[in-house]
Amino acid sequence: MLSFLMLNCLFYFTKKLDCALIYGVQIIIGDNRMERTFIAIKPDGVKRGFIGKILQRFEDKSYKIVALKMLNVSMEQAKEHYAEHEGKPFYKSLIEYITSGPVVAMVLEGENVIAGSRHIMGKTNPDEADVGTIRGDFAQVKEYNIVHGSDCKESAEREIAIYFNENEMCENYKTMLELVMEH
Ligand code: IDP
Ligand code: MG
Repeated sequence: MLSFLMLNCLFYFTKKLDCALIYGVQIIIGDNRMERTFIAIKPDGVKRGFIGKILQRFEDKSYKIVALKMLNVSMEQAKEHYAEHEGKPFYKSLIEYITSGPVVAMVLEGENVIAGSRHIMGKTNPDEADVGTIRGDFAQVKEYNIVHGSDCKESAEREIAIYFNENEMCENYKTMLELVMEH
């Protein structure tokens, strides 16, 4: 049991370390902050009728919607998506939850969009999520916390590839913010 827990912790921290290292390298080399992230409105968000409200929050920030679709997540997609949580006590219910109904999946693009969209979502546990965030305003428990958002660049690339093909990306338009920033 102890070795199982230690292995789990090691896996968890290796994953977090991965993201931290990538962020560190980005800061050191001054990488530009134009990014893409993967966001999903989870089945509870869809069933409770919050698709429009949630999309509105990301649109209000002027993130560019590069891809958007409603789908039923397959068991394979769910397991790939949440591979980092395999072995944790909530893993089985997490897989059941994400496959329990349709999700609305999207790719958003913008300056620092990965961290920015996680601010808009709020903390994983809605008890700790600030009022004004999606989870703070619409959720009560972390088992049903309405939205998913990638936690770093590496996760974003991996998650986008699980749900979207390259030919589903709609890049051939400019948002109002992009037009404003040209002048
Ligand atoms: P995140 O969605 O904020 O990135 P993660 O730690 O990646 O949070 O967890 C993925 C999802 O698993 C969460 O959004 C939440 O639905 C669920 N979850 C996380 N921790 C717990 C827990 O301790 N109990 C039950 N469900 C959890
Ligand atoms: Mg996560």
